[in-house]
Amino acid sequence: MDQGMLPPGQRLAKGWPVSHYGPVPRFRPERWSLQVFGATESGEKHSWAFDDLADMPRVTVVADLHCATGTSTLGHEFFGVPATALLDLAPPAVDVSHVMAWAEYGYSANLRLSDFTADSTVLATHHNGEPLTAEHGFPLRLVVPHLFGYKGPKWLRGIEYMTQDRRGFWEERGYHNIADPWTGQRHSYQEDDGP
Ligand SMILES: Nc1nc2c(c(=O)[nH]1)N[C@H]1C(S)=C(S)[C@@H](COP(=O)(O)O)O[C@H]1N2
Ligand SMILES: [Mo]
Repeated sequence: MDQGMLPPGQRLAKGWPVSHYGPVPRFRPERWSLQVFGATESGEKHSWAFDDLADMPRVTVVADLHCATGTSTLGHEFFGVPATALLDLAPPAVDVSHVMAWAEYGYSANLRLSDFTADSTVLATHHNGEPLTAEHGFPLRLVVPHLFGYKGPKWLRGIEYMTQDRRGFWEERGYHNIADPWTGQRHSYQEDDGP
């Protein structure tokens, strides 16, 4: 097994458990789009159908996933569109500092632009060579390997460019705004402790 390092306070989960809030959405290709909106450079919204993703640059990222409740799974191979490629296709306005990643049913996660543009941040369509399963986010899932799992929406539908920060779904419900697993940023009350 690919035994990577676990952040402090994390334990290894058996297999790849499924964990999320709410039901698993059904994929309806004719109604599905990925939208980039908010503070775009052009002021226009960008929108793609699922098949359009195949024409975008693609990358494979090997990533460990860390859930803020204390379990980790290691050595996932995700394949999809690097977030940096999406930024090239839909340039943000110069004053964009954060993004909100939006999923089905209104799930959201805010990210600093620097976390979104990290080399390993990927809009994944495949896992270990197979399309994502419905439970793990098919057809599209954001993976931000260097942050806790709640920063990576399954069933991703949109990226909103923001010129100031705004808290997402779990960030509004007591979870840490940044979510760095290596410094144990789990809870929002820790935000008072400093960076
Ligand atoms: N849309 C959506 N995405 C989500 C969540 C959710 O509740 N809804 N939960 C997040 C959390 S807290 C974790 S730890 C991971 C879990 O991913 P997994 O079920 O593939 O292990 O999904 C993340 N993405
Ligand atoms: Mo999680």
